[in-house]
Amino acid sequence: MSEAVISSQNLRDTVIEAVQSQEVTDIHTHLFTPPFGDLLLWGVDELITYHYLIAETFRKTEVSYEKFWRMSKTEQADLIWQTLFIENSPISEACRGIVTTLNELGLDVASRNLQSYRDYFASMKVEDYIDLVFNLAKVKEVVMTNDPFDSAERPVWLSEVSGDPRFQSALRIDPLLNAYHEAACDQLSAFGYDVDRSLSERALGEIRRFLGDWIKRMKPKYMAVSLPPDFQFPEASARGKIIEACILPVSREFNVPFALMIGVKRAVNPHLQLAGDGMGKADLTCLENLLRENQDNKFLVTLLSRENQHELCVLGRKFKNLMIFGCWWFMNNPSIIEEITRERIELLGLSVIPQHSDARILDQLIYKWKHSRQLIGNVLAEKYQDLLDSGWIATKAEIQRDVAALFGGNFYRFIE
Ligand code: FIX
Ligand code: ZN
Repeated sequence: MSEAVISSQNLRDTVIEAVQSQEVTDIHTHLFTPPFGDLLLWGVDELITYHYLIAETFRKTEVSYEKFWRMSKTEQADLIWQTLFIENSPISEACRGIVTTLNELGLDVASRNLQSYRDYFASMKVEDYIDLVFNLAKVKEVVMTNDPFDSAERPVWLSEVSGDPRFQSALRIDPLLNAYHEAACDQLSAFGYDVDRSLSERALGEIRRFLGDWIKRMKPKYMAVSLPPDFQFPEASARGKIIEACILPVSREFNVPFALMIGVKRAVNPHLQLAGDGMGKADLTCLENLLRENQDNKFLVTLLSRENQHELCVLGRKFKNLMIFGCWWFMNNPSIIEEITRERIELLGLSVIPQHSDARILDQLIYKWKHSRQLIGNVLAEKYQDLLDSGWIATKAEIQRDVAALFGGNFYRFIE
């Protein structure tokens, strides 16, 4: 047997090295390729004004919501830096992420000098910075979140410019499913699709045509929607009807999986704007129904409630058309990543996608992947050690094969 990994220390080093060096396909981000212009966020002021830090700042500042939202981005970053990094130690996961990122970029985090960090970015060209970040984070490619209803994004797609091929697309359909009557119906009419509010057979056909047109245009890796915790399926609603009559058949026809991100309660505190979303535990009967009744469809699923994670793993054992991915948003904290990764591997072995970054700011790829690699590496090392204790001697090549599957291979095998 070649390069058998027998001693405990050798085993741990081999696993950690495999996880550290494996390039990753990041299957869900909010990043954009450069032709999308200002939609691609990067740099220290964007990092500091990430909505996770905005929510944390309001717990420590007397500045009112109104005053904060009137500030320029630089002023907001100054306030957040002062509040979370100078007057307090940046100990939360989102704050620590900034420290990791600056440190990995070679900046002097001990100086606590925000202006010096701004100076570093001032002369940087975005294309060069993308290379630097992808190299540091060992990210091979990222999947964007692409909304054909978005007025900033849509014209770029219609102009057919081709961007950096490391940025793949995902067709995001929240407006279609979550706000059909409020907005999407009128927008679709304005785009030239003959739809109506009653969702007649003709309108459903037009929605299928719309989805097909955008699949041909974007070549998305999947279609995705975020859903509230009270999502049901089947459901006597516009959303239920569109999923049944449009999303599922189109997903099958074009072999584009349907990604469901369940558990978000949008705007529980609207004063916080993007930082004001909350979450709740879902009833996974909806997924059970979808998976059982549509076994020729592929579903990628991530959930926002910790309390749903175990049930989701059990569903994974029952349905091979379910691929569980990532530790989404409020799940993306060290204690929970470690717990869910262990739970998933114990119940599903190596047939999951353990993490995505959800990066909104390019630089975040650095810390999100550094932190996640550390946690996933530790869990895997423990699991291979358990195997060794049971008498199974893994080889280095086998461990590298397994890690490659977790960091991208499983995704491609599932969607292709
Ligand atoms: O719906 C989503 O894709 C969420 O990830 C975002 O909307 C959310 O604001 C976020 O950034 C979470 O990490
Ligand atoms: Zn997201």
